[in-house]
Amino acid sequence: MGYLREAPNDWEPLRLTAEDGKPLPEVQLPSAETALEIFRWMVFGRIFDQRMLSLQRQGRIGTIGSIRGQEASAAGLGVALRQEDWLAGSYRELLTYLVHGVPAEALITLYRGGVPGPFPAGVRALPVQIVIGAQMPQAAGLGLALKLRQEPAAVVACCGDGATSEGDFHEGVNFAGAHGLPVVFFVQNNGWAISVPRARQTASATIAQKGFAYGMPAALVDGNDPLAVYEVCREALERARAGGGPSFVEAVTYRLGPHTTSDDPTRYRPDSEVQAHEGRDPLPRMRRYLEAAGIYPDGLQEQLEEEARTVLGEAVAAAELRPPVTPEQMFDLTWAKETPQAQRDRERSIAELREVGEL
Ligand SMILES: Cc1ncc(C[n+]2csc(CCOP(=O)(O)OP(=O)(O)O)c2C)c(N)n1
Ligand SMILES: [Mg+2]
Repeated sequence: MGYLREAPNDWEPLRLTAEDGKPLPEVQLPSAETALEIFRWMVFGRIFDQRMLSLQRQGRIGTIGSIRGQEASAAGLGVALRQEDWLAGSYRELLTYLVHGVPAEALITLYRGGVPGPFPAGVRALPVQIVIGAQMPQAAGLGLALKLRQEPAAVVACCGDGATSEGDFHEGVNFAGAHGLPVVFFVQNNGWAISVPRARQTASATIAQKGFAYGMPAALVDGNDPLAVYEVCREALERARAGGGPSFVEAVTYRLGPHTTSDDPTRYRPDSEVQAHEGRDPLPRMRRYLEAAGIYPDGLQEQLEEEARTVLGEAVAAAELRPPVTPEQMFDLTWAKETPQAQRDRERSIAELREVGEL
């Protein structure tokens, strides 16, 4: 008796700044330029979210998930990425896609049910994944390709807390660990997987510690502290690019908005919980940091909001001018070279659509 050991469960998330925006003692902080860049993207993400939700309410785009409250994680990660790195993410990382160079017009087109086309040349990002966890093995595959080609670049594989219950998540992380691939696994733990709370998702004290089981170092970070997220991701990405292998990051944050525009979160989470998290909103927290550091020019947020509205207004107009998607495009964009089976599927689908008068 007494042979069994418990995993340690006293791991506190890493923070570089306190809620009031003041830096914690003896921490190494990113430059003022980087901090301002992260803030600019956080503001862009907040305005993007508002705009997308209102477009959905006007019937101009389809169902979309809210990213409000998660801007620090998304922007901290996005700014840490380099152009040569690959991004494999989901609908909750739209801001990271924007930071990494995917134009807003492409994302708006996607949510209009249209075909955004390939992302611009040089933007290394997989399509926005909706199938929970499916991007994780794909990211491991990208990591294997980078390793075989000896490219000094990394892959970031993003998912949510709920996705860590999927088989795909474990297969992707395990494969990257077993083969020493240049992949950073980045879990945005926002407390909920639609209506399923984090506590029901896994019995482990942290999600971060799952990285250890797959043989890689891990970090637990305050996902509302964008500077901490940035520094942790920078270290993990540098390690991957330099051939040091995979690592695992859990960013603890909170989804302030609904899961998607089809969701009513008041049915499963108490107002008091949401209000408590509203008080920890990462955007004003980051602003307080910039002010305390004396690098916040008067009226910056208002100016950035205005700029974001202009960019998004143009992006919406351009997306709405794009022709509607055709059924053929579904096949054109799926296959580099169609198999005989895929050709038969294409012909049958088109014939059926003609028969019912849809074509
Ligand atoms: C394979 C699969 N199963 C179920 C769903 C339906 N679904 C969409 S989002 C979601 C919850 C995901 O939660 P989490 O991974 O925590 O990400 P979050 O939405 O909180 O960012 C589920 C179950 C899906 N899209 N794909
Ligand atoms: Mg979640």
